[in-house]
Amino acid sequence: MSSRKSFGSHTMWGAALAVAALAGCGKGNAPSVGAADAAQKVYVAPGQYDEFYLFTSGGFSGQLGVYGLPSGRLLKVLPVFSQNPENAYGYSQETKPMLNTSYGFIPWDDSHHPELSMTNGVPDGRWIFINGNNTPRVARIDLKDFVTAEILEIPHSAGNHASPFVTENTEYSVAATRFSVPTPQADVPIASYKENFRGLLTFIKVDSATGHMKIAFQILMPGFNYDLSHSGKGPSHEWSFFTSYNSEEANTLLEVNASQKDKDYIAAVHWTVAEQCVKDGKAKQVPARYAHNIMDPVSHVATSTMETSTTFLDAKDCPGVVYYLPTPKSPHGVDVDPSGELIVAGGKLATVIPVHSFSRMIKAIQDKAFEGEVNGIPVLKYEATIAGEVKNPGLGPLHTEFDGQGNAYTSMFVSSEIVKWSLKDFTVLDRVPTYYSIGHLSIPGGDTRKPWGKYVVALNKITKDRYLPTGPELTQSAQLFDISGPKMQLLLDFPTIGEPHYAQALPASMITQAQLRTFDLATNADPYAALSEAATGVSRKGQSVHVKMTAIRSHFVPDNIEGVQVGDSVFFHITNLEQDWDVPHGFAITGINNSELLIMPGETRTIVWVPEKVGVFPFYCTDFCSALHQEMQGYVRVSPKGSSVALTANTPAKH
Ligand code: K7E
Ligand code: CUA
Repeated sequence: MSSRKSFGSHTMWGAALAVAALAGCGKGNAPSVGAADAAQKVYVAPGQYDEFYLFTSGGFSGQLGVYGLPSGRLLKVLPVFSQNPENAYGYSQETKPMLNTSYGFIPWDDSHHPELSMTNGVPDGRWIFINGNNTPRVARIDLKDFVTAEILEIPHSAGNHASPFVTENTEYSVAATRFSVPTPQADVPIASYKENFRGLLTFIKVDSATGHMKIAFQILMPGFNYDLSHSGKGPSHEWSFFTSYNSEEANTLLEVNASQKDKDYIAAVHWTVAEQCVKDGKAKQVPARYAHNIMDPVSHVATSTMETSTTFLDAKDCPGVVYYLPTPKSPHGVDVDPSGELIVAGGKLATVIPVHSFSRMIKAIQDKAFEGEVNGIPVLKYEATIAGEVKNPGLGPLHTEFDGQGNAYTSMFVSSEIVKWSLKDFTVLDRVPTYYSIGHLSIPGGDTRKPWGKYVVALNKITKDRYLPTGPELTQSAQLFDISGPKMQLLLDFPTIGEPHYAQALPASMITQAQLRTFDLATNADPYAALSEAATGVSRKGQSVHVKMTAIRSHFVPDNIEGVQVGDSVFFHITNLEQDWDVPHGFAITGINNSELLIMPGETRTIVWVPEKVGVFPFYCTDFCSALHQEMQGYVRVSPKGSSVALTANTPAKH
C-alpha cells in the first residue's frame, strides 16, 4: 500500500507529467515500420469500401462521427444531441422535438460513449446508443438509415457518464449518475452532501423488436461518483459493473479530497435480482419529469412526451442486488473480457491494473467474505475477488479492450501509451506510444464476446503538433494500430470531430446489407406532405401561412408565392419527390433566422420563416442536384402587415 501512497505524491506526478510533456516536442516521431508498409495497410483504393465502420463519440460536439477503417476516412457526422444546420436536425419542425427536455429545448450536449446493440454478446448492426452527459439522456440511432430515432432523458441524474453500456442481448442500456445530487432534487446546503446526496444507477429496458427505451428502475446508491460501466457476458450475463470514485464523498476540491483512499469501488449490480425486487414490491414509484422523444419511422415526424414517474429501488432494500469490489485507486474504466470471467479496472492513480475474477466474486459472496458495508451494501474483500494485478503497466490506466486472442490492451493516459498484456498471466507483452495522452481505445468488437482483433484505435486527448496547425483550437486525433501480429504497429493518424472519448467498430457488411437508400414516398405520412405537384398549395390560418411545396430535379412547385405579410410565420413544408439514391434537395430563403433544409428523397421537412421586411425574397435549392440546379429557385413576395394582397401561389392549377 505504501508504494501506492508515494505514487500519489506530487513529486511522482510532476515527473510523470514532465515525461508526457517531453513527448510533446513531437515531429520526427518516425514510425518503427516502413511507411510504405503502413500506407499499404490503410490504403483503400478509390471506389472501394472500408472493411469496418468506426463510430466515434463527438464529445463536446454532441454528435456521432462515422469513419471507415482502415482508411480513417470521415463518412458522416450524425447529429444526435446538437442542432445541425447542415441538414436542419433540431431546426426543422419534424426534428425539433428530438431535443426537447424537462429543461426545455436544448441545442447541445456532450456525448461520450457510442455503444452498439448486441445479440448474444456480439454487435448485431441494428442500433447504436450514445449518452448525453450534461443533460442526462440516452439516444438510439437506427443503423438502417443512420437517423437519431429516439432520445430518452434520465430523471434524477446529473452527469450521465457511465452510460449507455448495454447488456448482452440489449435487454438494458444503463445510465449512472456521475455527480451525486440530492435525489430527488432539493434546496439543501452543499455541505450536507453526505446526508442528502445520492448516486443513481438507471436501467433502461430496450424493446427487442422496436428498440424503444423505457426506464425499468433506478437503483439508489451511496453518494459516490459513478464513472463508467460495462455489462457482464457469458457466466456474468446477469451483472453490470460500475466504477465509482470519490468514495470519500467530498464535495469540494475533489482533485485532492477524492484521492484520499487507496481504494474506491466497483459496484457489481445483479440486475435480475433488481427485477425480482421490483416485482416483489420493494421499489417505489416517485414523481419525475423527463422527456421521451421518438422519431416516427413512418411519418418521419418526431414527438416529445413528458413522462411523470419513475421507479426507485433503494439498494439497501434489496439484498443481493449490489456488492462493492474495492479497487485501487479512483478507478475510471471497467471492462469485462470476452469470456465474461475477468473484470478489469483502470485505476487512474493506481500503479497496477487490478483484474477481478467473476467466479471468485461469486464465491466470496457465498462465503460472505465481506470487509464491511456501506449503506447496507456489502463490501467484498479485495483479496477474495482479485484474480491478479498487471504490474508496472505504465501511468494512468484508463480503459481496456480485448482482441479475442487472449490479450488485453489498456490505455495509459499519463505515460501516453497502449499496453498489451496477457489475460493468462497478466504479464505485459508490448507497449507503443500514442500521440498524445490517450483516453479510450477501441478494437472492433473489443468489448464483446467475439472481438475482430485486427486493429486498435487510440482516441487521444491532445493533438499538438500532429497536423498542420490551425491556431489555438486544434482538431482531435485518433491513431490506428495493426494488432494482428505480436507487436503493435502504428499505421495512421487521422483527425476526429469533437472529443472522441469512446468509439466502437464492427464489420461494414453487418450494416451495409440492411441500408436504406431512399425513404418510400408512397408511405410518407407527414401531415403536410405533398405527394405530387398537384397536391401543393398555400393556406393561411391567422398569422400562420402553410406552404405545401414539392422539389424534384430541377424545380420547386410552387415557385412564386404572394400575399405573405411581415410578421407571418411561414411554414415551408417541402416534400422531395425523388426516389433515387443520393438526390437530396435543399431549401434556403434570404434572411431566414433559422437553418436551411436538406430533404432526403421521399421525405418531407418543414422550416419556419418569419419575414421582417417588405420585399420580394428569393429561395433556392442548396444542394447541387442537376445541371439545372442553379435554375432551382423561386420568390416570395412579402407585403406590409394587413395588406390586401391575396395569398396565392403558382401551383399546377394556376400555371
Ligand atoms: Cu474515459 Cu468520458 Cu469514457 Cu473520456 S471517458 S477518456
Ligand atoms: Cu435541387 Cu439543387
